[in-house]
Amino acid sequence: MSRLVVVSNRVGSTREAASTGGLAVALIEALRDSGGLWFGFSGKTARSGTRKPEVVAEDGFTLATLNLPVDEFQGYYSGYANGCLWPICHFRPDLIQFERTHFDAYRQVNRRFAQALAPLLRPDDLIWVHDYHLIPLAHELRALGVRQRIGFFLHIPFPPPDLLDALPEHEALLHWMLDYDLVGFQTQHDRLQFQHCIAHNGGWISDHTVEAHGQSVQAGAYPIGIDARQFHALSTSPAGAREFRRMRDALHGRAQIIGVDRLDYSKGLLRRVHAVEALFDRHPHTRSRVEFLQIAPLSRHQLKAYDDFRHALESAAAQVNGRFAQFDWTPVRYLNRPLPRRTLAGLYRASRIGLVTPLRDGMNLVAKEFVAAQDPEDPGVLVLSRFAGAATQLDAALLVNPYDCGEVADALETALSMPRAQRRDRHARMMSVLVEQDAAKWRADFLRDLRGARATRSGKRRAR
Ligand code: ADQ
Repeated sequence: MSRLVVVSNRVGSTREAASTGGLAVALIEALRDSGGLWFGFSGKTARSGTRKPEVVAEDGFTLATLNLPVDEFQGYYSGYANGCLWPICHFRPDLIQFERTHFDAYRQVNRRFAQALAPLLRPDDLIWVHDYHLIPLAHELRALGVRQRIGFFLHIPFPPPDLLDALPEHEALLHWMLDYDLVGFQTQHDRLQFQHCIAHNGGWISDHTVEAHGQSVQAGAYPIGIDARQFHALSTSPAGAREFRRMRDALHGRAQIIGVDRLDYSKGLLRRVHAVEALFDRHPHTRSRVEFLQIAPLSRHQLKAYDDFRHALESAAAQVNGRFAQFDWTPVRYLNRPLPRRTLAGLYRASRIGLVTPLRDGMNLVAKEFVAAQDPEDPGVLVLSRFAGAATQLDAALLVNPYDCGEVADALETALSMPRAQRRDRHARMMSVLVEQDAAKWRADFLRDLRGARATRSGKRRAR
């Protein structure tokens, strides 16, 4: 059996995985199965960085982490990955802060990763690279003579050609993706966008293969899942049940709408607050009977777009409270802290509605966690943006256009008055999708296809 090597910007330890769950748990299980290696940034910056990674044994696998020079890290992470790639992939070219030095740092960090990783590789390793921070990594590894199979999974949406064109380096980015053997996307739509971009730039597409510059790569859709059964069990565990009771006691019989997101402009939080305001305006009987709890830990707050967004959100929430609050009712409550997963599980279960309205989202695991945490006999309702990848799987949710606050408000009212039989039916349909297409399946499908994929490159084109 090949050893699995996972590469991502940040690595997860077993301890962190227990609290952050999701992706880290899914990957750690796969790493343990093959005595694998997880390689990434240590989270520590130093004046000049380190060439050799720190290697430590974890529980059943190995962690290798690299310190980065502070300037390079800023340019790579805040400057290019989150200042250019993230806004483009989330349809916000207006927020791009382009500087040539950031792109140079992005390349340089990928080169450092490759140089530090290559000596640790074994001939039959299977290498799985994660996300937009590391698009050039296969190219850099190939330049060092690495011939093992390398797969790439993009966790965020892939933009259409006209948007990608706004990045001055779009051709290089596409070219680098051809150095992988398999590139994976969250949805078929994202895969098709990638193929359109390749065709738009003079390449060939046929079924699941794309070719350009004498190289070819396989492209597929692998919707990421959660461990739905385990998350459900967390919501009914003694700790989850305690948080559930605490929340229900605090609600005094009112229905709760819950939102849980990193504080990010792509998550649609500002329009969400306006949609809650529209609920109270359009459906006055809901006033004093419904509360909206938004949990939004700060992220990337060193970037101006995030700071500006936070202020706009705080002022919108304060405005709604100013308009509607009573001395014994606060319509909008807003927390900036991350919470332990057992608390989240209990809070989801105590809520009547999960409100998940990103303007664009690769998948959105919160939507899946909300469904998994519900009581199947008396479940809450998911109101979900049609622009989240999760909408392709969870079509039994109330699907909404997150730009239309009136439509979202009406969906909230529908959810509040939905009969139990319909809630149960919708929940059962969504839960069966989550159990069938869980994190283990996502991982197994991707790795199966990576094992079977072999790209052709550099003039060794397959006969057509
Ligand atoms: P994110 O943009 O981070 O992920 P999401 O998929 O919703 O978005 O995952 C967020 C995770 O963080 C969830 O597991 C959630 O429980 C957790 N979380 C959020 N707020 C929290 C809080 N206050 N306390 C504790 N935990 C919290 C990116 C892409 C997504 C894609 C994922 C996985 O943007 O589209 O679904 O990767 O591929």
